[in-house]
Amino acid sequence: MGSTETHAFPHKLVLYTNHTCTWANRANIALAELSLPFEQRIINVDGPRPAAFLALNPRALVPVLVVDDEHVIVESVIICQYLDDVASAVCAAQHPSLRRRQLCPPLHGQHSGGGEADGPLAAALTRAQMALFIDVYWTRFHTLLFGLFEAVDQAAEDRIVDEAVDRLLGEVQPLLVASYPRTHETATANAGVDAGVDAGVDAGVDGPDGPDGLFYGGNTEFTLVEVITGPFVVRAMALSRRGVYPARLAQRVQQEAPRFAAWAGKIAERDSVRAVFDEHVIVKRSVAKRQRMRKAAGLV
Ligand SMILES: N[C@@H](CCC(=O)N[C@@H](CS)C(=O)NCC(=O)O)C(=O)O
Repeated sequence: MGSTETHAFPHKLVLYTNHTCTWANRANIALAELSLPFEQRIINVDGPRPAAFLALNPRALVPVLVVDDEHVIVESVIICQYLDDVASAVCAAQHPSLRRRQLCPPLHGQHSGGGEADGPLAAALTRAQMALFIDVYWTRFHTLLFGLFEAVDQAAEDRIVDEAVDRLLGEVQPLLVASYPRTHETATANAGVDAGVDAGVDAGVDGPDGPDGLFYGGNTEFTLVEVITGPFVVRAMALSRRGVYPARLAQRVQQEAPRFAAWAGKIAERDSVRAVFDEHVIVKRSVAKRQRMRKAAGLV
């Protein structure tokens, strides 16, 4: 990490969450990656929400973050971006000399690479590229998979998988590969999310397409890209391996999208992900959900 020093964090963070919720996983992972102390309150998402929770979020969804018993932040992407912003703002105010671990390259303050003049511009560009990757992963690939539980037959399932994998190959994986620095020099100039980037690139460059198995931008630590997409990537691959989604999905990804597959494998190994992702529980819940959805659609 850019810095693993833990220092007093002057705000109280309470996260209302549930580890079976992929969206809520994002917030837990962001907190772990940023080493922020927090209190966790598990909300049962299968039953009625407590009135006190509904008062915080009338939409009834987890995750919800409450800051200093006062400010309520909802929506997983907004919570994760807020956590990254607040962690870096607090660090800049308290420890200006310390380069803190961040999920996005900072727009102000220290940068891992580039000159003073181009630092903020390069950071802004990287942030835009990260946002594009997240959007393309979600809108062009992952949302297609939601159709699998209501596919009328195996041929319909195969069509969904094939379209999803084609888009992964044509649109998602190229953005991941393009994010990898090509040389040591461009790595330090372009990536710069954390200070660990140099070591990662030195260890990982393996050819013209960049390092295998590193995180977005060639980073050795999670970025906002892995925090936001990671829980969904891990789930999709696990559900396919375990036969809840068609096995063909993981097989095609493994064979035809090795860069994406290597990246997905690294995400699954990460402590912050393993702490909230229980494959056994998720498979069981997903099988039950598939059954409910197929029944409601009159398919069984
Ligand atoms: N867009 C929301 C989605 C959160 C969400 O769908 N949470 C689900 C659990 S996975 C939930 O709380 N569902 C409760 C309900 O629908 O009543 C986010 O990103 O935070």
